[in-house]
Amino acid sequence: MFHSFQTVSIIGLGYIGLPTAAVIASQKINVIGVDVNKDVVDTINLGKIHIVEPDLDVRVHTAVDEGYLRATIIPEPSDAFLIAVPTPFKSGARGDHEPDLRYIEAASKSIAKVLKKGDLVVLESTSPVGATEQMALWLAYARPDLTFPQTHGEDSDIRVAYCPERVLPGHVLAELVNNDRVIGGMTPKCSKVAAYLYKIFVRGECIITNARTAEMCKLTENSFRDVNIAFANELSMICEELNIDVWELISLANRHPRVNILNPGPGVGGHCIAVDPWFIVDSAPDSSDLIRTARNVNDGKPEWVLAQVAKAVELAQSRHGREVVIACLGLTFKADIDDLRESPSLEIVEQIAARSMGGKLLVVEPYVNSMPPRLVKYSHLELVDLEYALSEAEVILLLVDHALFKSIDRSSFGDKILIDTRGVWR
Ligand code: SAJ
Repeated sequence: MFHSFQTVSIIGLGYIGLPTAAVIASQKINVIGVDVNKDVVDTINLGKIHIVEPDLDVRVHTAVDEGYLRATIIPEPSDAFLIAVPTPFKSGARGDHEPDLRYIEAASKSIAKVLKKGDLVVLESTSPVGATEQMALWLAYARPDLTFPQTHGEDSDIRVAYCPERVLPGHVLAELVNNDRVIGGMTPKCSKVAAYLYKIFVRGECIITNARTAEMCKLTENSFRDVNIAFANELSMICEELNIDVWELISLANRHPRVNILNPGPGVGGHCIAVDPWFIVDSAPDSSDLIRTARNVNDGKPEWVLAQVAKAVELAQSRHGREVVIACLGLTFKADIDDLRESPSLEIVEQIAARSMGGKLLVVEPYVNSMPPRLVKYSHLELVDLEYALSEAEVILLLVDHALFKSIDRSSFGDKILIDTRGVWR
């Protein structure tokens, strides 16, 4: 069975969809990018991008310039459709952690209109187990004239698969090509056809399974990391109580050949690891105590850091006999990127400001040019450069391990009180 793809559509041109579109277009395949946001579509058609990711601007510019990538609001006929739209939580219902598939539903309904016999539909969005089957039902409902795997198995007109993205923000273009891909078709033929598509641009291995396992695999990867970070975060709190340097402890424990503890930090941020484990908890609430607890440990870490700040401010104020200046280094959810989504650092800074801890609050964030909207209302908070912050502050709180902060000369700190949530200055 050989399958050729003349035209591939990518539905959702965000952090995953756009780089995927550019990478497939670079293989000289016609790619149609579809997005509901007209500004995004217009920006891409000008050869520009609306997100920050190293080298993506050049790749998109070239793809558009050479005529292999074009963006549109309305789906057009294609041989394959890759859906990469968000899967947020529903608000309000079931403790706020129930996944909301409305964007997948809207995307399915919009492509259903242009589907034809022989087409492949792949879901890439991080999804709860069963989402691919649900998507196939939406497609079948919209197109009773076509047959789908849930009713016609290997003989279906349309092939349906799930293939999770696994790329690390900041390294997306390299990881899209080099990472192994898990491909879960609704039938073995669906998997095979999807694998043909991925092999066009993936140098890693394309490993075949079924759709439900592939869905769970993505959730498992991020939950694995979350649970392991929770372990490190819990250790950091225990060590503080027992007067032990957690960083030294972890580096010693990691010398054991079968121990590999991750790094404690101010909490877990981003739109993946802080979110995906809840999809498992929501699907199997009675069997997921560990995963739920890990989420709660990581979500509780910012409050623990705030208690450390309160103690440090009290000590500094008693030393100086006046209100002290606090410098917060970093706002992003991790090092050397500009992404503030679900950032524990941003949450901590906001709470320091809201609780009026100390006097003036100085914030240094090399990846941000203007004050994030959440912080604008605090008049005692200022976005400043590193040198100024270090010279003015009596309490220094390191929240993100940006390269710039790692290079600070520690001897310049004098008697300032340091709270190093990332173990950068030990
Ligand atoms: N963090 C720690 N300690 C650590 C490692 C990370 O506190 O030892 C924190 C980071 O500071 C950050 C958060 O965890 O706040 C998440 O950062 P990350 O670098 O671990 O992951 P993401 O969210 O940027 O990307 C993850 C990746 N998943 C895994 O590594 C299993 C990526 O491969 C996925 O594609 C991505 O989620 C996604 O889209 O799901």
